[in-house]
Amino acid sequence: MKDFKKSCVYQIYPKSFYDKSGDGIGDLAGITEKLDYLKDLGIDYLWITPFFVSPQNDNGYDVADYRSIDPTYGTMEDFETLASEAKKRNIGIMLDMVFNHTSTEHEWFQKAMAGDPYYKDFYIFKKGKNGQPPTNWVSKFGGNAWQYVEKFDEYYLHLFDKTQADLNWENENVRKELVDILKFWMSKGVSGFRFDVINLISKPAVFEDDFSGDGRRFYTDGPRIHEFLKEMAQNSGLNSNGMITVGEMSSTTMEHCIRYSNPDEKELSMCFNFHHLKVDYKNQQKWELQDCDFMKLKSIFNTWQTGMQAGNGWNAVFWCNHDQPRIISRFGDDKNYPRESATMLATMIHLMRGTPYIYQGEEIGMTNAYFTDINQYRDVESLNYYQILKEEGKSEDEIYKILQERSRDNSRTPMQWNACEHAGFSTGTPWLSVNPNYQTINTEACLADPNSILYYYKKLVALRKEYDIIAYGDYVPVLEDNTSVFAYKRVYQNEKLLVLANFYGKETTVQLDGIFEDGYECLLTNYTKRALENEMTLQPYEAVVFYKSN
Ligand code: TEU
Repeated sequence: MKDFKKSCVYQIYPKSFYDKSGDGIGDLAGITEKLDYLKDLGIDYLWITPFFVSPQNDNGYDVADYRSIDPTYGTMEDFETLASEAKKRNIGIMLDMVFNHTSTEHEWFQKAMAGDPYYKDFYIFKKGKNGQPPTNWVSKFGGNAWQYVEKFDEYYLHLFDKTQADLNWENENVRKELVDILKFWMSKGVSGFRFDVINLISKPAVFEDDFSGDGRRFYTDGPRIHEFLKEMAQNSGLNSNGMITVGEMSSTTMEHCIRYSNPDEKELSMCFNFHHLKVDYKNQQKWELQDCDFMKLKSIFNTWQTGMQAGNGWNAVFWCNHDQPRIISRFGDDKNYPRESATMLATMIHLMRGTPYIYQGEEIGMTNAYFTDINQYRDVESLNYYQILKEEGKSEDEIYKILQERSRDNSRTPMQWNACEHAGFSTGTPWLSVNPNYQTINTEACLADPNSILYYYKKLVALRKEYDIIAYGDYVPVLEDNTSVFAYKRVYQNEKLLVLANFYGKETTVQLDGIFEDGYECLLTNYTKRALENEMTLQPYEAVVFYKSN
């Protein structure tokens, strides 16, 4: 069994990873084909986003059957081959469990709609108020969060798309079914799970309007959340079976994340939170643009790093996933300093206290899609917000600018394997356009260049294995008031590590008097190796790491 603190996870969005069958959509056999590439990168686990039977309204986050593979992705045999081939390479598979909601095509929902009271209670059906929905809560994908069903004269709750109906976790039978699903996949040899928006599952006893927000304060980290997670872990044997588990926590707090991930609580191994990825949201609104607030970013990281440490919780640390724009286009500079900014950002994340996650393509510096036509977009959220922003009176130009920065499709364009047609992703027409920059940005080019972003990631992943301090050291913020440099120390037994990262595309000089003593050596840099000095001028996006052991 692997220690998740010493591990690195690689996230695969199967639809866009590698298409073996040639139908334009990635598949499980495609992942198997690329296992040697992943093994070589040094990763320990693969988190694969949902590939279960689904109408694909939200690319698989709308599950219609948790125990079967969607034919677009292959067969159960393909999954078994993938799992056993991964195992041979000492790579564990983490499945993505979407337990807050099911697709409305799921058998349970279908039975509910047919009037079966047993299954109707699997979901959250409520009467409206004066011809209006039960509450004014807003769906995460836009619009009211309740869908009217005429034949019952009732509404069902959907915090996401209207084809994603929220499950009623108050119903013990729902919880039993979900535990059975976990057991089913554990018996297939998986090594862990990522739980989708798991901190939204516990809804309040009374449903009321939110006059100061969109409703999230009533169901985020809800009243029975810790009880539900403990019960799920206990009844499915997650901990006794050595599963690695990560919960996706939407708009959460540190106090809750400590409880979710402190080993004494026996809930989860670690949590994702998104506070550091809202520092470029104007007024906390995803669809309003603002430059990155660097001082806020620093303070969020420092607060969470030290706070989780004090409470013995554990973070998943990451920049990218299938819902986020590409970090190199966001906080880096994909035009003038692609290599420098990508490697600087990677250094910041991988040497923090937490388990690092790499999202497919991040390791080769894939950028945002920069689509210019709404017909190029596929994501339900982007398509909804295109309409909503239009209704708000925004011009087409403004809307495209926003989508180019914020759309989830930015991270979902096909993986760029080589400079051949469709980036070597598929012989068919890809379901989402390939980024035209595949001719220069692709894995083949990275593998041929010893100085590439890919090899830098490989180094970071290897360092975690080699130096215990990266996994187990304490985190100590440094240069907290500096407006250009992100810096921290790690301290463990007789070892010390100092990380300096220039977050901007211009030189900056830092004073380091008093924060180090003799004996440090340069462990890693994205420029050339140098000595640690009292005054140092850092190059654009320079990251440099010093290490000392007595
Ligand atoms: O995402 C949860 C979520 O709320 C966000 O990441 C969301 O996509 C974004 O904030 C909207 O602006 C998870 C999955 O990662 C996502 O792909 C699914 O669409 C969603 O849950 C529903 O299952």
